[in-house]
Amino acid sequence: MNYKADYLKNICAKFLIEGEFVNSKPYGSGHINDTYAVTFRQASNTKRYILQRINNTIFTDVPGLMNNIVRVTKHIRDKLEKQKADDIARKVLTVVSTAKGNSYYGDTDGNFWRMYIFIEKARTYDVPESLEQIYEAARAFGNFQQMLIDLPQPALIETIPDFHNALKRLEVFKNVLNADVCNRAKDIKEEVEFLHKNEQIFYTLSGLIKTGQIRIRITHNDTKVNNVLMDGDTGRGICVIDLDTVMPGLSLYDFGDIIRTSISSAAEDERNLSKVMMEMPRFEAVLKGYLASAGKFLNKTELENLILGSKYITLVIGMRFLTDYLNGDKYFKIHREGHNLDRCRTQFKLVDSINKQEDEMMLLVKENYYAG
Ligand code: ADP
Ligand code: GN1
Ligand code: MG
Repeated sequence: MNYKADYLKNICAKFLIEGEFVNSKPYGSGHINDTYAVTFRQASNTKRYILQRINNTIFTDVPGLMNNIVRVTKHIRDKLEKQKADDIARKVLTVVSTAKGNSYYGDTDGNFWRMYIFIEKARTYDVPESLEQIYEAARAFGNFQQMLIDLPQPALIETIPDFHNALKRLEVFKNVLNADVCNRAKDIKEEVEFLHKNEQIFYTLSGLIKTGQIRIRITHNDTKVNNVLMDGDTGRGICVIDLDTVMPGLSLYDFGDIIRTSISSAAEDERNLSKVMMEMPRFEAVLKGYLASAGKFLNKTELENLILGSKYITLVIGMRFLTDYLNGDKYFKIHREGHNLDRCRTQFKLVDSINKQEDEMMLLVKENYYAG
């Protein structure tokens, strides 16, 4: 949904911001929320903020979600202060309060809005352009998880229950395929076959979870590489953003999603599938970056299953795109016909490419990160 500047100006007025509203621009390439960069004039300067309409069809408990985000950002900020870190406002998101002291504003149309301070001189990349960027993004996500390792009780709420539960999502997929409300099942025979051939990936990781062999931690759960802000001057991954899904999860999910979004130089929606493949130097950069930070706390079972986690997340997200395609594109924002099917195809191609190079990838993990 595209909101007009006048409408957004009224929303901004609910937040504790000084100065005058100058303009608003749709911002970023997220698939879920509506994001705007809004500019305010404050004395002789201008200052930008990020205004977001939280997708409350998907996130049904906005107060619970915002409470998670307030707790997580406060915990990280307190730690950075203790470490006497510099530039803290660029290293963790700052939630701007409403005049009434809330972390979000619920408007009369049933929308929920939040505001962050805009972190300037930094940007995100949908497809990382260098191995250094990949390393930095992966290191930043591992570091984020490390910062939250001692978040005090109570547990964060699950903002989307069973978010990465592939077996539940597989059931949903089968039902949607059966119903075929848009008459699109005829276009996806190859994808259904691919999914069926690879669904063992879901059962294997689900088995490790069920038997308690893999630890549940606090994880980000949406570690797309464009959810890290990279510093414009230093190129460092400075701030992890998009905190809606920070909740209990597996480190393997976070590792897997960085892999999914970094190991190919092709975009998530590339149509020329010959460009989509797992590129070994990119894999190595994710591994090095993630383990530079997360290596401090990951255990051997987690290290042994990093590649399984990567296949699991890539396959499950491919399946979610396919489900949405069948359902008439209700969940992920699309910008062209067949967009979700294109996205699904790249994900499945990546799984196939990882399958083919798995031994070599595994060897790299073993040789460098754990014995045996
Ligand atoms: P979505 O959930 O829809 O992906 P995000 O929270 O990731 O939304 O925000 C979308 C984009 O807005 C990000 O990819 C990033 O480029 C930009 N962005 C978000 N928060 C900030 C911020 N505090 N400062 C600067 N840019 C931001
Ligand atoms: C969505 O919000 P965004 O664009 O960072 C989605 C992720 C998917 C991703 C696929 C809450 O992430 O789970 O992996 O699209 N977020 C939600 O690109 O469903
Ligand atoms: Mg995002």
